Amino acid sequence: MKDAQPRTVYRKDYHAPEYLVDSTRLHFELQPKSTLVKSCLQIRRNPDAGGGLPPLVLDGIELELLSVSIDGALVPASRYRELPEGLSIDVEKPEFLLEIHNRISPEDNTSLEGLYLSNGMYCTQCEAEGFRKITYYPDRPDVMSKFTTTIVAPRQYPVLLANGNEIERSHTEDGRQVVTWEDPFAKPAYLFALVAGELQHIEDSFTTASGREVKLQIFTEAKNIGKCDHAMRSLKKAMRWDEEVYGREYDLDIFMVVAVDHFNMGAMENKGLNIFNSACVLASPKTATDRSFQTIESIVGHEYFHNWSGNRVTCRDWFQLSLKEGFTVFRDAEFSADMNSRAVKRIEDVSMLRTAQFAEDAGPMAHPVRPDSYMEISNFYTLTIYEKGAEVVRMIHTLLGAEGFRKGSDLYFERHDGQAVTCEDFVRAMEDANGVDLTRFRRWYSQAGTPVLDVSDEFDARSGTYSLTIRQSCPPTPGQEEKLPLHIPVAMGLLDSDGNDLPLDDDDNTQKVLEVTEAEQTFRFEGLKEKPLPSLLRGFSAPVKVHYDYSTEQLLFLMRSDSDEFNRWDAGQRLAFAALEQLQQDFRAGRTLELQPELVDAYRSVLANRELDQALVAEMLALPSAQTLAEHAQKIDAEAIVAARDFARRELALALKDELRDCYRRLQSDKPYDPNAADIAERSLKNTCLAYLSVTEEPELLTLAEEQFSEAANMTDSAAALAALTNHAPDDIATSALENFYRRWEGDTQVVELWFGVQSGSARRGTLDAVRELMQHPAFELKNPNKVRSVIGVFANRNFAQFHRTDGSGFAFLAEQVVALDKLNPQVAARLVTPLTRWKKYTEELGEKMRAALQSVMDSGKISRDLYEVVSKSLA
Ligand code: B3K
Ligand code: ZN
Repeated sequence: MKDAQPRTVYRKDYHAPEYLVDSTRLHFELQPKSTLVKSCLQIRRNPDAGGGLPPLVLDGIELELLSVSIDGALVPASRYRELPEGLSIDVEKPEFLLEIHNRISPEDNTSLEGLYLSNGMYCTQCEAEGFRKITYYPDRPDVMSKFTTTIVAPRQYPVLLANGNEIERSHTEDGRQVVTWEDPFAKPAYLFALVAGELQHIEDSFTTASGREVKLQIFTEAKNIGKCDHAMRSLKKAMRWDEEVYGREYDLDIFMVVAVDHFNMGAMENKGLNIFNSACVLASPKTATDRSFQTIESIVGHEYFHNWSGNRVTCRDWFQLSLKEGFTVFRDAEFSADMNSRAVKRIEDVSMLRTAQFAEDAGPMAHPVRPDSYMEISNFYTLTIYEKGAEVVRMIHTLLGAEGFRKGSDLYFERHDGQAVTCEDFVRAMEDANGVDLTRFRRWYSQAGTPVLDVSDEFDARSGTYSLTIRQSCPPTPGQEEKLPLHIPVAMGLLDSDGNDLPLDDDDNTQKVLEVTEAEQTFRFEGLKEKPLPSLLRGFSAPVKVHYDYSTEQLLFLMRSDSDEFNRWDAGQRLAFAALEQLQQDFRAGRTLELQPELVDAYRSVLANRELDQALVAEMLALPSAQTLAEHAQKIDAEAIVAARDFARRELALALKDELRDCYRRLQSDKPYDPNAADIAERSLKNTCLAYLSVTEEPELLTLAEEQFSEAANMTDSAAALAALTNHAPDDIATSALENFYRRWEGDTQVVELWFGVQSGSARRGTLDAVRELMQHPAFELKNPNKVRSVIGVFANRNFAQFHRTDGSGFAFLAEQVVALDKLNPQVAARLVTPLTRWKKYTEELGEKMRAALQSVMDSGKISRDLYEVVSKSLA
């Protein structure tokens, strides 16, 4: 485990590396408990770093050092020092060949960082600082080197992979296999990868725009070989899309993807050898839901797009992480939007941003898109870096337009190919290519917190002038009390009383991007006959909160008439939000609950709308989640949130029963499964109806779920029915559905994870006792992050009612699991503790119980640096 000393790394302390590594030759002799690593580094003093020959300091953690040689001669121990997290070697000349031998134990590596074993397969995860768990190295992204990797392994590992192209294959005298790979592109160590195992693969090829043939391979254990086709299709689509939209071609002759079961995150973009969490790459119609088909498409795209935004042009230091992640998330979101329903993709992304990223931005770990400091970089793979970072790039796209943005990205790739650069370099390329000044816009990179726009308006009937006044502000965040005005693109339109978009300029454009740059600004529109209704922040053009005092009638009007589909949905959310707020207040005051009839009517007409994208209809029928309501609350009253939401859902279901049933029946189909956008939309709406119908708990309606459960020919329908039964059917029916499902799918890892999640996420089933029981299930494994997430993670993050039980038992349970997990996997433990960190936002009694749980983590003894950072900042 890493040393838990609270060391802090600051962005302002960056200085260029003292030494560069021109080439890196690695040699692995794989053994579960004792892998021998030999590394040969061609080292050179960095001319940009200053004079003299300071000691060469290499990073290294949990390594057994065997020997150090320079230019072929052993270096005596007196000339190097082992440090707590590295090695310092005295240097006598500006250029030399350094050879280090060390041992590591992949089998004991449960942190899943560095080289480890997953189901008997060797694999690596080096980003951000995992390479130092393999061998001593200047493990920082601005040291880029050409890697050659030789793997020696016993016969039971026939597949031996590393980055680049295979250049040699032979055998040792004792029959072990020896394979050498060479990567012609210089890269930082975090992009290094190695895989060894008994794997099978599917193969295809892609011809690039310039006519080069690229071999594509997806590797997995034999039992999953039938689940790779969708990922292969997605990869080819992504390769084509990046050529068409960004003019970016793939650069090696081979692109490999490997699926592994034990993985901390979704996937990793190692050069030419992407490693994926099995859950994010394997899918078949029978075993994967529509959601997972879409997630796979987007993650395969994301990792592929990194080949340019991340690999060819990488980060100078980890404070610049959003340079590659924000940009690449923006790229994958646009790819998904082009492949599927654009409005629905936007709604999904914004819902997540508004719930989880806004909460992060208002919590103890709030940080700018380009942070100023960290204790543990692994804690900064956050929604702020990824999702808000993507919104920042999207805003540049909105400000410059698609063509201007493309000019900027072309210049960025051309100017910085092969370099390790900064967010500043990205913005400057956008400026230079377009001749614009983004000085004020840069504040998005340095300022944390979610800005608020207070919008008011006025209409002067005599002159026909409509004025829109926008005031911006941003709440303080840790270490940033004062906030400066940002440059915010506010896409908007004006609706007349018939619901038509009004022309906003001489060219009759009906949508405009207002560039808000000051603390307060007024925008005027002339020549209007009547007071228009503003449609603000169309498409969610900036990651901000907008306050405008819409009446219920106006929201209903926007829901029906706004030409911007996102804002149509958003108007419905605002309406539901207001209704749910009222219900919470009534609940607290002990008044009888009553649902606004306007909301019921609005949902009725949404349900009847056959012209709208049916997936959008499904989104519009969904009430804001409990987590979203919590993010909005001044003080979170969990009980009131649950009561209000449950009540509203049930009332809607009862009032719209007939329409829901008709819609459900209309969408039943026996077409063969295909995860295309139109079919996904229909299943999504159908299963939304089923979920509502089952809330009524009426036997006749639950029968629909039972029938769907027994007849479903795809996992989307099967899982939806299982969730409906688990949440709402009488106990015996729910239990037997869960048992049947398990019996049918017990051999399938991904489906068993889904089965775990359905139970721990169920307000009825997923009580604490049931969750503890699931942890005793033979398929549960604390060492496997997917299992941890599907049982403990789902309980803490998605079972709002049970996790927030007033006795605090949910919090104590989470604290206990976090402490246990920290000993195995600090990264996952530090992420899992997140729900407890928001204790200050809760009503006093509950908040105090959360704080106590957090304190118990702190008091539990030695904890990892990862966990220490999150817990100490949250308790402060
Ligand atoms: N770049 C990886 C992140 C891995 C970080 C692990 N601590 C995944 C991605 O964003 O594509
Ligand atoms: Zn990424």
